[in-house]
Amino acid sequence: MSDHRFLRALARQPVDRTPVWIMRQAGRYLPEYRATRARAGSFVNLCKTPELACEVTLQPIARYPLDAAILFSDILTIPDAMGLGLSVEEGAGPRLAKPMRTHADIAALTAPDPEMDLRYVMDAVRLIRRELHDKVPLIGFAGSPWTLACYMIEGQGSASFARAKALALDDPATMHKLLDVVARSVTAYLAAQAAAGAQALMVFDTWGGLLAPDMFGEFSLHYLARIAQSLQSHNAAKSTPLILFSKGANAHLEALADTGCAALGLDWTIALGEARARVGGRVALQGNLDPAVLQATPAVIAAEVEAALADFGAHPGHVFNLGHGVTPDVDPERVKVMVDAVHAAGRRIRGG
Ligand code: 1CP
Repeated sequence: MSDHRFLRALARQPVDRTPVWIMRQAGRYLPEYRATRARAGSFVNLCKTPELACEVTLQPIARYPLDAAILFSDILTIPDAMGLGLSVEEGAGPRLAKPMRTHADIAALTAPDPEMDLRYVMDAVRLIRRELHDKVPLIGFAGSPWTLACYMIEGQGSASFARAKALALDDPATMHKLLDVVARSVTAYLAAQAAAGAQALMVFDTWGGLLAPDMFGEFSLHYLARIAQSLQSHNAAKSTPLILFSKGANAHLEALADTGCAALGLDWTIALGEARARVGGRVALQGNLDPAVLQATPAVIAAEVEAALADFGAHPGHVFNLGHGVTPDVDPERVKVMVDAVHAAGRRIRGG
């Protein structure tokens, strides 16, 4: 068994204190990130230059005593490799130059070969593993088929992704054709990241919670389960823990826990104790402080961390995190307050 407490917690093994990492830990709230991004010229260049992607991956590890690093990349690398043309403008969100609007667009898509078409990601994984010197484990990731389909159809972010939902409702067969090719792409991409050295894998289903219950089952959960099952037939991936994060989908925790994943990511709209009571016997849980807490005073941040850890209790299988990504307006000093509070309270609770 690994002695990294992050991997031990994912396996629901005992740990000396609760491990912690932060979604979007490398990002715009860090001045050193903004400097490297400026040097890269653009976000996409930053992602596509392994040395720079490695540099920003390591920035939060150098600054805070975190228990895991996450590959610096984006979920939209797969649509980009499929030919949709990704750009991310400063201050704006991501944009795909060629959104998928017709059956013919979708029928023409093929799954990228990770070591050919996404070689820069695999090279970044290999370089980061080398530079980390096994200090902390490296997390690889991808977007869920539903969440990627949302961007591929819409061409950009949206509050409702109404076009994607309309396609699912009007022409479910075409939507399934899209989800199928994306699910095959995600599986191959995650398996390749594991083979390149990623020690845990996470799937971000950021927009799963937009779906009504039946649609969630048909268009999101089904493909998450397929990915979890398919990874079992890949040598490096089958022993690599998989974390599923379906934001806004707390109604489906039991079904998500039945997919065969090692852990579920939680957003902040459910109490950790309640989530543990529902599925903590089957999977580890990761989360789930409201990112807005990082705007509060240090004393309040520490109290909120303490309350969350106490709510989960001394049971095995907790990885502390935010319930969604750290926002660009956060003061890096407050992030330090949060991490230090997890260390102190996590040690007290676990007796380490
Ligand atoms: O540190 C880390 O967490 C690793 C880097 C990472 C990850 C895991 C980035 C860097 N993006 C992601 C995943 C990602 N990308 C998700 C899933 C997680 C989530 O819900 O936050 C999503 C939905 C995206 C799409 C995306 N790319 C957005 C959100 C847009 C929207 O619709 O709300 C944005 C802003 C991007 C660009 C991006 N990706 C990453 C960063 C740091 C940025 C900002 C780019 C910049 O420097 O301007």
